[in-house]
Amino acid sequence: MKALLIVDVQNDFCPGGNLAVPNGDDVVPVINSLIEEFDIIIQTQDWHPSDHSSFASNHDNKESYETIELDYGTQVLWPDHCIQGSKGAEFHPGLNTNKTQVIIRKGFRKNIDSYSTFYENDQTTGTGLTGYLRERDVKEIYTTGLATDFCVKWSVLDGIDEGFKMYLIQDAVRGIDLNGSLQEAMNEMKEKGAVFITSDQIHK
Ligand code: VGL
Ligand code: ZN
Repeated sequence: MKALLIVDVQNDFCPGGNLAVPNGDDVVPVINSLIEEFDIIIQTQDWHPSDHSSFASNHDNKESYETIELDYGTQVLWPDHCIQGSKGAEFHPGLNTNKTQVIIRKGFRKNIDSYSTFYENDQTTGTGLTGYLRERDVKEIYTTGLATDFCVKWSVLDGIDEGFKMYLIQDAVRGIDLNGSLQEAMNEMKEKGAVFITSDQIHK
């Protein structure tokens, strides 16, 4: 079985949002066009408490996009975003979520951020997604959404470690790009064995 994974297509990551990815909303029509091609659709939703440790506002004398050391390693600090229950945490209103069967919420523990949909940033706390996918006999995951260089990247890398064949649909992702992080992310995914495709290869 193959699954479509839609990462963090939420208002705060789209133009006008608190952590807007440039042209982030461009992925919406592309993802909508793919939905009919898949029987298993999974979405992730960044879902932070307002006192989350990844927010620069919760640290003294720190600005967004600086880094700090947390128990599990280096963490980028972000503007407040995707706060539980807020408008910014809702899915983009144009995204067709009707066929979505599972929504994995992540980043809800105050002291651990979570980019990947498989593991939180400590790389040990699991989300339970692997078990779900194995039970449904999924072998291949087609990845879309935001942001290419953070949540998409970590989901793809962890997915490969979990034994899935991971595809990246290049026209269905957009990146933040902090100091070259976008190119670096593409290289890391490719080196680890992710398969890069475009949406027209699925439609045919
Ligand atoms: C993300 C930064 C912080 C993402 C989430 O979805 O890529 N990036 N939280
Ligand atoms: Zn976040």
